[in-house]
Amino acid sequence: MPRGGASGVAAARICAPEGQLHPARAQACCAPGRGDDAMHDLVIKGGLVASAFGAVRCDVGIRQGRIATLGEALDGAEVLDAQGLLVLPGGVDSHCHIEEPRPGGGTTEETFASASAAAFAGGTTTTVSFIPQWRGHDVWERYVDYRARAATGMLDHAFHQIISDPTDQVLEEEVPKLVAEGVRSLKVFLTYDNVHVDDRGFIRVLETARKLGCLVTVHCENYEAIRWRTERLLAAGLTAPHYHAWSRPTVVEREATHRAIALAELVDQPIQVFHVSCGEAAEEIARAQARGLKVWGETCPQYLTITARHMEGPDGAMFMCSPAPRDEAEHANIWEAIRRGTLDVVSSDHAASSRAAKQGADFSVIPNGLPGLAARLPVLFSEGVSQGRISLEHFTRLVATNPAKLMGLYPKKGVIAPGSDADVILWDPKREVTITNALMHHAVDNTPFEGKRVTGWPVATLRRGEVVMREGEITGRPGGGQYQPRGAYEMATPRGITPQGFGA
Ligand code: DUC
Ligand code: ZN
Ligand code: ZN
Repeated sequence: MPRGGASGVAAARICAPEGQLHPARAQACCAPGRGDDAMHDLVIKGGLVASAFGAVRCDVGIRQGRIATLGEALDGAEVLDAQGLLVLPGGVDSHCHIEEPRPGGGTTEETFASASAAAFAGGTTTTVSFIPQWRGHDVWERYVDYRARAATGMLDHAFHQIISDPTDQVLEEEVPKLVAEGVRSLKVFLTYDNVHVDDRGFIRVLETARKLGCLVTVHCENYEAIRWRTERLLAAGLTAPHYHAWSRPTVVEREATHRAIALAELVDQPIQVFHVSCGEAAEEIARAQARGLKVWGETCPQYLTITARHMEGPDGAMFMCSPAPRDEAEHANIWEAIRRGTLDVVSSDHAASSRAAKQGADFSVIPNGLPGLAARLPVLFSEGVSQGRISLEHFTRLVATNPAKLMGLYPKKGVIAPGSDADVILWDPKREVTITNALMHHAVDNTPFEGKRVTGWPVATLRRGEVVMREGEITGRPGGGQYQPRGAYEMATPRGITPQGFGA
């Protein structure tokens, strides 16, 4: 089993006959390395490598933390035998909430330290998380604080800047400073008290992003519609967790998705629609893409596996996230949108709260969000590749290559190719695991995937050539992660087409 299974993790050479890591047998069955004269610091041997060229059986030679060579019979000072395993690019989770400071002090429960362990346990090596902005506050100070927090973790990391108060000072003076620091994506909420922006605010954020070459990511749900439904539900005494789904039906997501796309078209600004949960919203994105707009869509494992019925049980609050979980018909719609390429990124929207924190007098005051950093790849692989819904290459694109591209991190991240960072997962496609909270390594006492049986599991994770997880044991060092500043990139570049050619 991944945790507490094969150990002896200090061994330099590891063999993996039939998908198992067996450090103890390393001396017996590994080809000898060539010590100081070796061409590579580390060679991963004999796995099926999901590289930029498709899936090929070859060795992966790593030097100074980067992929140096893909080839046959490579020499290395150390050897990892990956026979029977897949060799995949480290996951890039472009949507996770980690150690987010709260306006009143303190932070969300998941720290960069615990999130790093969770990510490595699940095969993710790079995250893009959120710097908050609170109404009436600037953003620069928050950036400095958040950079320092992230530096305590082990993950390679980049940031989105949330804009909830788009003042002239913030947009014209502070956001340009952030862009110079390599923050290249802005996030807006079209719902939630205290953070949502109205149409005017959203347009101003789009305009700023266009000028500075940032992507805009959007939480698409209609604030006023949800507020109205929530007031009516609470007035009728319908307060239990599952009424969360009643407060925000698919139409509020479809409407906000349509509006976000229309305003992005008006301004000529590329956007990514976050956490698409239903076919109606995916159709809006597909229509935009068919018209050539730079509109991308993301979904998350919970919108493929969890239903609103999960919120009806005694543990209902533990499944509350926004958009709300839907039903099996919507799961099928989301799979179809993935297959067609309408939705091209699967991230976790990791937002972890303990059981104690997920309490409240009614659904409207229970914190939203699910922990999913560790489960993202195993759940998607199992439901997608193992069950024959998507190919291995498609899986790799969804969890690593596409998020890296969309966030301006490619080809440093998201691909196994010479010159790229050696962020690599050794993945056992046959291993069957029952997910438990202990396997998730996150800070909280719950996972919405508790008890779920999956086929396919990461047995080792390498970040920049360093083994940071082996058989569920985290071997990375605190502070070992690096900030990934982003420059201008094609996907965030406007098309140069505006109505009447005005406003460009
Ligand atoms: N939805 C969000 O938009 N953010 C975090 C958690 C959630 O469920
Ligand atoms: Zn959101
Ligand atoms: Zn989120």
